[in-house]
Amino acid sequence: MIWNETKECMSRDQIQTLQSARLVKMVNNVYHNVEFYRKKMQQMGLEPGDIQGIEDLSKLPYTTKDDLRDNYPFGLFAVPESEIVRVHASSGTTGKATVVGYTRRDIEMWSECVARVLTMGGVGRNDKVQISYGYGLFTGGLGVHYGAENVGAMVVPLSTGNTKKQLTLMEDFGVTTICCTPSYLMYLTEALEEEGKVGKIKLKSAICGAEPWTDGMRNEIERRLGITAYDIYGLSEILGPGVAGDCEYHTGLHVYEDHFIPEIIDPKTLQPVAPGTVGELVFTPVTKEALPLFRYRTKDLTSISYDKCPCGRTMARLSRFQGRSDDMLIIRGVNVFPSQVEAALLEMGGVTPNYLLVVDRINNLDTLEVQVEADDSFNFDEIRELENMTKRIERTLEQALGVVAHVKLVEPKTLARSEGKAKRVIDNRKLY
Ligand code: DLL
Repeated sequence: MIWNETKECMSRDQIQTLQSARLVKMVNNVYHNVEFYRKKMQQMGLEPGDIQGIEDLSKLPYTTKDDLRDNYPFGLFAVPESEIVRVHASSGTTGKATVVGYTRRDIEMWSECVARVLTMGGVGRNDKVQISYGYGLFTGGLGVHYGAENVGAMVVPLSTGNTKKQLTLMEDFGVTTICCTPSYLMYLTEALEEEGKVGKIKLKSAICGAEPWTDGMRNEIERRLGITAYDIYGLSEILGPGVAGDCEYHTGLHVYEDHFIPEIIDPKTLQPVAPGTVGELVFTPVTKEALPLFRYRTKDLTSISYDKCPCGRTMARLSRFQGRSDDMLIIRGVNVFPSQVEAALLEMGGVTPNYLLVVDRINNLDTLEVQVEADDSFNFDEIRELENMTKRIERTLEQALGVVAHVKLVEPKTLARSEGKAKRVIDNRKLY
């Protein structure tokens, strides 16, 4: 089944014309149906007629997660509650949940976007797709589920947890594609290896997302399982999974610009940055009926490219996500992303990509401890070997991060594994 040919290969002119028409319609709709935005526009002296196309997008105000929380639960919905057929919510670490809603047409659009990503990953009606994202208020499970049904695949809706069952059904059913977070797939990979099942399964691809991961991690997963792994991106506020995904060339994630207009801004000045420059990703979803938002600040850091992709799709590409601006640690003035640690560890070998950063402040000085898991071949009884390895990791990390880290090498499989989004950082400084 080919989803993309027509929509995903439009010329830039066609994309912009479509975006403009959809933006104008959306702004009108929002002005008349969402009091929050109508008031905001009035305060800014803006009328719907001032937005004539995408060249006027920057006149619109930004939206943040706080705006959603302040309007909890349904204050930003643009349709009557009777038209909402589904809600999802993300709990977050602080404050109230962020609630998102969908009309029947929103669900159809969502399932088409996910279907596009799955199709890019070679998934079709002959595939058996194991969905090991959580089902429930999190958008991962149900979001990918509808997309997989849409391409006509056989869906195995396992949700997270119960690793043994995950492996048994994967083998017994002849699952060909797994969808889960990259960290959970690493965990499943270890378990498959332990049970000697890697050669017995029929898996050929994985569609992973919901958290940052590096190319090194993708290569590691592909090598150990003998599969191809694809990246899927999305966020609840804009849709859920399926806002963007990568193709077989893995040179960035094609973003579905016919539904979500992307902008990359400098998070400090809020001004747009040039293509290729990393900044904060902002989205205006122009076709959502239930929850259309103006210029939603995702806090995700990436760059955009409008260059031609060898796959032929013309939708812009977002570079692999570095992380979120709020995940960035500032240690003794140096910016550190957990994904830099992952990339460095995968490159050096002898250790697993499981790690935990523990940040503290002692005598007014930031300290960084990185707990790193040795791989199975490491002999902890050899004190000399332990010291040498620890020093080698410390040197590697200092070069990669530009900041000195104290490394604690721990035994294989001792760091906590995650079934959903991995927790890689404990920042004790926030406690002070
Ligand atoms: O994580 C939606 C999703 C589910 C995407 C399953 C992909 C697969 P939220 O829980 O709202 O929604 O979290 C959204 O997760 O702003 C990013 O920071 C991060 N994220 C999602 N996908 C990726 C990815 C889902 N492929 C937040 N790479 C986003 C890096 C990702 N970060």
